[in-house]
Amino acid sequence: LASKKLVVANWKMHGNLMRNQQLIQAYLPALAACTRAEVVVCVPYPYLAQIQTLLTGTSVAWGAQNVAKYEEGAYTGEVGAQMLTDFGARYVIIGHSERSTAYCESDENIAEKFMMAKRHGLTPILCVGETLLEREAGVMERVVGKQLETIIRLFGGEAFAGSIVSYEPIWAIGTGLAATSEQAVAMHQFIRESVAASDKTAADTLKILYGGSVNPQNAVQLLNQKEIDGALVGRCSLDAEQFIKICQAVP
Ligand code: G2H
Repeated sequence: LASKKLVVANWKMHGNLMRNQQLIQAYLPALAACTRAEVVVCVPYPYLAQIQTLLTGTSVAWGAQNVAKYEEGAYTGEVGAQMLTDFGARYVIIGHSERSTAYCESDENIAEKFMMAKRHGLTPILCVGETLLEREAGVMERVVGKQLETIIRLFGGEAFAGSIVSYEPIWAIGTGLAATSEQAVAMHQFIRESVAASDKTAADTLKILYGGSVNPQNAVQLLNQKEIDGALVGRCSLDAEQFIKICQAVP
């Protein structure tokens, strides 16, 4: 892909007003100088207004970590796509395994959220990935294929045009044990081929990130693979120095 590689910070449920400000102020000078990477920060909902103030006019974009599948209405506790765009968000993480496991999100729910984001001009970052048991059983392609298939079946392969998929093997999330670049590349190729089988043009404009224990050391090899269009970074995005090093690892 001709476009820049993308590094997305996923703060998960971390932060407070003071810490967010310190972190962003620590990120910004180095990230402004790091023109090879496109950088996005995904924050908890209550901090969208703060992050909008801190990042407006900088090269760093921002987003949320979830969105409702409904437009608006009597859905207590939910946050709609329109509310995210009100605060300048351009991206939203969809279907992260920490959510699909803890809150029993089905592939259909995730597909509806994906389309809701697109309808509002947000770029969805769809997380897919297999468990350790599934990898050991050799069924990882079937598992990831099914996650993609739900969107293709409901909305067509064109839904992936200009979207982002993040391959996040569940066994690599927050464990310190990242996938090898060979494992990641093989799955990234499978993901692009799966989308291409339904819509070749969409597959050509799809960005595929790797997520799961990315750190400054493994980022160099991962981000140097042409099949890997960027990284989704959890733990190491909470440390400015490490996050900056990961962004600087983009070739
Ligand atoms: C995977 C990743 C970011 P971590 O969830 O989404 O988190 O880098 O902490 O493994």
